[in-house]
Amino acid sequence: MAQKTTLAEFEAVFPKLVEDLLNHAKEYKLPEQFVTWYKASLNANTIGGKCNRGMSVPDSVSILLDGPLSEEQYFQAATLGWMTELLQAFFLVSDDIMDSSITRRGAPCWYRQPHVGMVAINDAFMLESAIYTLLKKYFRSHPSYIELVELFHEVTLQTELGQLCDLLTAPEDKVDLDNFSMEKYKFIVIYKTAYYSFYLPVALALHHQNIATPKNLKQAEDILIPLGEYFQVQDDYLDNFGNPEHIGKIGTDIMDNKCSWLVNKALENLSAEQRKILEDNYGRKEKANELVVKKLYDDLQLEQKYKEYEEERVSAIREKISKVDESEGLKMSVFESFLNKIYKRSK
Ligand code: GPP
Ligand code: MG
Ligand code: MG
Ligand code: MG
Repeated sequence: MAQKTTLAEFEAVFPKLVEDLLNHAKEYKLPEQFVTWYKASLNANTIGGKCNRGMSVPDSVSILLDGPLSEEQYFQAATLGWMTELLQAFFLVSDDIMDSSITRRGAPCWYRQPHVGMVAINDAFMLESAIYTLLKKYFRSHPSYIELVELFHEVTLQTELGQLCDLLTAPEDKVDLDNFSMEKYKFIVIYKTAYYSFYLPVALALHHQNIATPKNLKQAEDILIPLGEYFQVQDDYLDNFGNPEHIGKIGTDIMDNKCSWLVNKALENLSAEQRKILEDNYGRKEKANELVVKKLYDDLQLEQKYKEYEEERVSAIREKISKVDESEGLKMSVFESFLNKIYKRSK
């Protein structure tokens, strides 16, 4: 029987990895003052989240093996999991600057913390580099070492492509509703979110077990990309309809002129008059304009429309999962476990 990891077990691995990273920096005689800074950045930007991505590496490995992991196997799988969390930390620190966000995980965003400011950009780079330091330390002699390195590189590029489209469809100085479409939306979210959040952890688990085949990887991608797309639609829904205290961040999509699921859904449903209201109030920096858009979203019953979308997507994804071919070692329950973690999430 597969065993599910707990957040406490998973978090317990991290201090060892921090120590490894600091020791590596100390080999370059990094002065103590800066070692302290690096440590603070590592801890502040990785701990305190849900760790869904990270924990799904040991969870997936355990499902693939159909049994509990030995201490050594758990440490290895959790270390790969922490690398996905470091990648996420690198993205979030950067994304919050690009999105002018205020809070993250219930605290001011890293770049807004006292004395941090734009040093956050360099901290983000260092969070990314930490992945490769750990990969080399622990996986240098793993038969799939180069596949693991290439996977992190490719998924990083994919996320940056998505982020590029996210940013360029949301210019700060020009609101043009014609610029948005569900088709563009789909591209943005698949690349900016689905690859690193969903495909990466499972691909890591397959490589870790040396059972990654072109067929397994393709099957994983075919399910995890739609799952990741659904996850980002949830994120966009929560940006407006979620409770900031509960989700730990304050929504910025309306003010940021984002090509979000909600604005695209609104565009499918509004009258000429409502379109004018949206045009005059979307992507403006004032709270009053944001409130007008929020009211419009309510009038258009977007909460209800989101719930319909959710049910439709989830049954389509369940259908896909039921057709997984397990002959090369992949298991349906890897995907079921992911879906159960996010279905109807409120944070
Ligand atoms: C989520 O978008 C996407 C990312 C965090 C990827 C960022 C990619 C980079 C290359 C920096 P979001 O802005 O909706 O997330 P949130 O709502 O958490 O700010
Ligand atoms: Mg953001
Ligand atoms: Mg963003
Ligand atoms: Mg968001």
